[in-house]
Amino acid sequence: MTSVSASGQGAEYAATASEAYQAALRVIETVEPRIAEATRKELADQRDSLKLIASENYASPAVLLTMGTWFSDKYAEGTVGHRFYAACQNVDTVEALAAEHARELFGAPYAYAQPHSGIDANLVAYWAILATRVEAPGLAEMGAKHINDLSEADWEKLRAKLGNQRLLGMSLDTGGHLTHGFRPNISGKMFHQRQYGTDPTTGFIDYDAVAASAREFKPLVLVAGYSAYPRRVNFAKMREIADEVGATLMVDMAHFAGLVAGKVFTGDEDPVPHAHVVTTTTHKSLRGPRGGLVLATEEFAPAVDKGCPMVLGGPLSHVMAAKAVALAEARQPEFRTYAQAVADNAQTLADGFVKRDAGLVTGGTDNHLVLLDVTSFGLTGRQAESALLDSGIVTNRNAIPADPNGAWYTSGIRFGSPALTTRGFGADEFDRVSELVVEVLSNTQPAAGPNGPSKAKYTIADGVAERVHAAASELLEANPLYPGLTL
Ligand code: DSN
Repeated sequence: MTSVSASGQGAEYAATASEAYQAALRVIETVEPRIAEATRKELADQRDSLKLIASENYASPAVLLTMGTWFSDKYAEGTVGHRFYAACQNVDTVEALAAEHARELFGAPYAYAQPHSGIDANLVAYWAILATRVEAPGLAEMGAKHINDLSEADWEKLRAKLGNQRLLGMSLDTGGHLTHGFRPNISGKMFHQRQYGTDPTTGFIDYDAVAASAREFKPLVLVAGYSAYPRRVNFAKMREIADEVGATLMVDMAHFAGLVAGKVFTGDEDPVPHAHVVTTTTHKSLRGPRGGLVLATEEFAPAVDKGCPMVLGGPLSHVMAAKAVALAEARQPEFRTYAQAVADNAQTLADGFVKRDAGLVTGGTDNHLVLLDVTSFGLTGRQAESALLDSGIVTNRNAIPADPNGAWYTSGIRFGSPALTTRGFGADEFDRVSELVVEVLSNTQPAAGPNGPSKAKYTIADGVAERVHAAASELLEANPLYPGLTL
C-alpha cells in the first residue's frame, strides 16, 4: 500500500515538502512561536496515535501546502466568469479546475466547488431544490421574473410556500446526519421534517418502510446518506421511492465519497447517476482539504450555481485550489487501490471484533466504518472513548439505534478505516487494532461518581493503557505518517 506522503512521488517529494514546512514554520515563529509549536505538536500527536475517527484522514502535503497561499486574500463572490469583484481571473482558473476534476471523477454533469463545509453544501442543495421546485414555478404563476419584482403580498405568499415544504431523512441515532432533518438543526426547522430509521432487528435500512413513510408524508426532498451507518445504500431504490412520490433525491455522500471516487461503490451503490443532487465533504474518505462540494443534474445546476448569493458569501479560493489538487490525486489509478483497501480494512476490523465477541450494529460492515455497541463491555460510549484515548487510540463515541444513553454519553464507538489505510495499514494491522481495542475495553470498568454509577468515569486495569499504547506505537512506527517529513 502506498502511503499518502509518497503519493507515488518518492523521497524527493518528501524532502521538498520537508523544506517547505520547515521554512513556513520559521516564518510563523517570527510572529507567534506558540502557533509554530502547536503545529509541530499536532503532527507529533497525529503520528503517535491510531486515528480511527471515521470522518478523518490525512491529506497529502501537496493538498495541505496549496491551502497556504495568497488565494486566501482574495474576494471572489459570484461564479466562474461572473464575479462581483474585480481581478478574479486566477480564482476562475482554480474554481473551473476544481469543478472539472469533480465532474470527471464522479461522472457528474455539473459540480460546484464553493461550499466551505458539508453543512454549507447541504444548505446550498436544499435552497437550490427549493429555488427550482418552489420558487421558480411560484414566480411564473405570479407573472414575475425575479423575486424583487413581487408585490409585498405575493412575496409573503411565496415565503409561506418556501417555508412549508417537507423533508424525509435518516434519523441521527440510526446513522443519519444533523442536516438530514434533525429538529435542533436548521434542516429540521426550515422544513417540516420526518425521519426514517433502520430495522430494529437487523439494523439495516428497510426500503419498504422508507417507501411507506414517503407515500404518506410526500416530501419535497428525500435525503439519503449517512455518517454512522455501517452499510451500503441502494440509491437506485431510493430514486424509485423519490420518483413515486414526486420527491427530489438528495444524497449526502460526505462519508463515502472516496469509495465512490475509487469505484468501490458502483451501479446501484453509486449515488451520482441516481440522485438529482449529491453533496459531499472533501476531507473524509476523499482525502482532500476541509470543505464541501455539490454535484447536480442539468435541472438543478443553475440554482446550485447561485450558491452565492443564495446561501454563501465569498468562496475560500485557497481551499478550492486544494480541492482541485486533491481531486486530481483521486483521479489517479492509485486512488482506486486505496479506496478498495479502505473497504477491505474496515471489513477486517469488523471481523476482528466479531471473532472477539464484541457486538456490532448490523453485525458487520460493507463500507468504511464500523459501529461497536460498547454495552457488550458494560460501558458507555463516553467511558470507552476515554479509555481508548488513554491507550493511544483515537475514536469518537456515537449513538447507536434507540440509544439508552442518549447522544452525549452514547452506547457506541464509531471506527473508520480511511486514515490508517492512508498510512499503509493492511489486514494484519487492522486485525491487531481490533485486538488492542478489545484488550482496552475488556479491561475497563465503569467507576462510581459522587452520586452513584457514573456514565463518564471509568478505571482501566493497571498497565493495560501503557501496554496497548506501546503496541500501537509499534504499528505506527512501522507505517509512518508523512515519512521523510521532518520539522
Ligand atoms: N462531523 C462529521 C462526522 O464526524 O461524521 C459529520 O459532519
